Amino acid sequence: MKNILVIGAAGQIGSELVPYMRKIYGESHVIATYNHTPLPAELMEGGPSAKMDAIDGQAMQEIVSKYNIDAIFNLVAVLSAKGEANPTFSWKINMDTTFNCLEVMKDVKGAVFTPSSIGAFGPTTPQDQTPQDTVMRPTTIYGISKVAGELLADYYHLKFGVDARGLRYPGIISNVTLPGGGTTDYAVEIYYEAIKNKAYTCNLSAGTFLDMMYMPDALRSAVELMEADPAKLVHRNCFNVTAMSFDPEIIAAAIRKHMPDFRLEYKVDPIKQAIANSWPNSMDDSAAVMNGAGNLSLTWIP
Ligand code: AKB
Repeated sequence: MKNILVIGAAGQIGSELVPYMRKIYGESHVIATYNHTPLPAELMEGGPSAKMDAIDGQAMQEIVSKYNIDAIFNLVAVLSAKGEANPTFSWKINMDTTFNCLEVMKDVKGAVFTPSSIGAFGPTTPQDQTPQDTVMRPTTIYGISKVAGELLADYYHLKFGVDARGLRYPGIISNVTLPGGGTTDYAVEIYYEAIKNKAYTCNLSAGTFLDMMYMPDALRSAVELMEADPAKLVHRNCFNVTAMSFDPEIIAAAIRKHMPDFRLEYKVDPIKQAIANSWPNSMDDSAAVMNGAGNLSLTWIP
């Protein structure tokens, strides 16, 4: 990857992926785009940026030509819970953006990274140690768009030679930009509320186990996937990746080690709970094996 376009740079992953990749590839080689949410000053000042509506394919094409882009990180998405409030909007944003990224990379045979998610699985998927290849019949519009996006990316690879790759991310724990509109958001909010109020009201019930990952692992896995030898990629869209699985009680116990009077209460949101119940409790990520001394090094099963 020489010149990289990050779409959705102001979001939870983008706001950390841009500085991470600017350190690796050079500040002038990572172009950050944003739309409604302005870029943080650090990103705006740290390298090239542009305001761009990702559902405008022509605008995307112009930026790709202007900066001679050979790789796109497609981080625009309406997440699971927000998607259920407006499925039409969610489908349009999620699918048009993915389609535009693949289309603009078609002629240059460039690379496209599109994250998929645990949301691509559904209630009929095996929920413990969910395999790489298994039933994928999600019941949220977000999940449906993720499965469709995985298939579309594979199609553009097979049909047009686009170097399309992706990871199925779990919930991501981070502290730079808050997630918004997701079902796993509680696992970030709980820390903020612990500091502010020594208490948190959780919208998922005790015993709701979901896969999670710390942001540095999410960033490293994305870059390592995109740098992996294409000859070794058995799966392209997408690899299961995970780091841990826990329920709200487990985080609360961890917080109480530092703050013994922390209180966890519950007010279950039925929509979020139904989504969480339809997702894996834990995923099998053995197709993307972690090894090395603390390094997430993705190796590919031949
Ligand atoms: C969400 O909760 O919607 C996202 C995801 C797991 O894809 N964080």
